[in-house]
Amino acid sequence: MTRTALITGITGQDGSYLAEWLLEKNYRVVGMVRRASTENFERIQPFRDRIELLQGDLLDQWSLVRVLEKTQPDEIYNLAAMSFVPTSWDQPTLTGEFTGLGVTRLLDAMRLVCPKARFYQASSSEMFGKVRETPQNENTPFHPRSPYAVAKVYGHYITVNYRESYHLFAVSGILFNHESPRRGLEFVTRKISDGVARIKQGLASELRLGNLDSCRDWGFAGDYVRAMWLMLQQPQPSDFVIATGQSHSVRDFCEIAFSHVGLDWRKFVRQDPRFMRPAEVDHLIGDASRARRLLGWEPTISFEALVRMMVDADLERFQKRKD
Ligand code: NAP
Ligand code: G4F
Repeated sequence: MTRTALITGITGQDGSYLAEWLLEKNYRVVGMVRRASTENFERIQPFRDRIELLQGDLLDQWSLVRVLEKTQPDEIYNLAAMSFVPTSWDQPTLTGEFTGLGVTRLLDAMRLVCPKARFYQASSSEMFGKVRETPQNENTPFHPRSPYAVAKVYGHYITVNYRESYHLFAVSGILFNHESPRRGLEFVTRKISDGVARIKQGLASELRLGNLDSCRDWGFAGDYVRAMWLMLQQPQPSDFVIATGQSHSVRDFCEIAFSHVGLDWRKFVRQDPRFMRPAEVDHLIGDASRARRLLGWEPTISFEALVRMMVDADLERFQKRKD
């Protein structure tokens, strides 16, 4: 029988990869989108005719109820959020509404309309923040360092709480940073790959960044959406850390990205205090051994291959514009 999946945040990086993965598995895929004066469907355009889109917003409780009533999903993937950390200092209340309370609204709608569905919450390694141990696993305490991370901690615990209170199949995936050519241009990896391509094409002469020492455990988004799906196929609901187990600095990313096109990053990268954060997460590295053991999940793309993939995609994008 065809299974139905609802994805909130389908227009984002992860939503687009997850939709492709579920279509390959012959799911009926429904995406929840919020109304905008100009449609933002670039990432889902290649398979737009194979999915259904319904309007809804995490701020509007009844819109969520209506989306679930129309969809009757077997699986719900809650990927929608205000996901850019620096914006969360400028808009802390709105971030709390979207990224935190939005989770409760969706869980409540599910409890009312389709309590037998399976629910995935997009939690984040940012919750570990000022890390208490290295590497971080499912039992590592949280110490969030931004309004975004605080909101994600709330979203994580409300998911655990609804599982324990109402016996819903609700799980939280604690995903470390994952990137791709579809990453938003404001995130550091894409900012660098885009900057390298611009410099190589003679469209820019420098790249201004913030903290070059900060370290992240970076993987490929296509691998991480597989883990989301696997979590909802388990006999019992539980939470998982998803990570590569390797950490690299922003400087390392620059070095590989620039050298991939034959340039020395030191000649082009400038540090700019405008991109420093009021409180930084210095060093994240995840221990995904539980996911490897119970889900059989493994990342397939190395850090170096990811950097090259992103730079090549941005170079091609600029080349196409020239042609
Ligand atoms: P993204 O590219 O920023 O996508 C976010 C999505 O949320 C977009 O589709 C956006 O829609 C939608 N959205 C935002 N506010 C909404 C609202 N009020 N109502 C309905 N939809 C709303 O993020 P991503 O990188 O794909 O990440 C997916 C999720 O995983 C997010 O929750 C993020 O916080 C979390 N996460 C990401 C990572 C990572 O490294 N990528 C790691 C851990 C956790 P519009 O197109 O209309 O803006
Ligand atoms: O790419 P970033 O903006 O990602 P960040 O803050 O780690 O958050 C991402 O990953 C989280 C998972 O841990 C997600 F939950 C979240 O939604 C998002 O997807 O920044 C990475 C690092 C930071 O330490 C930042 O200070 O790069 C540093 N950085 C240095 N220069 C910069 C810049 N970040 C940005 N965005 N822009 C810069 O110019």
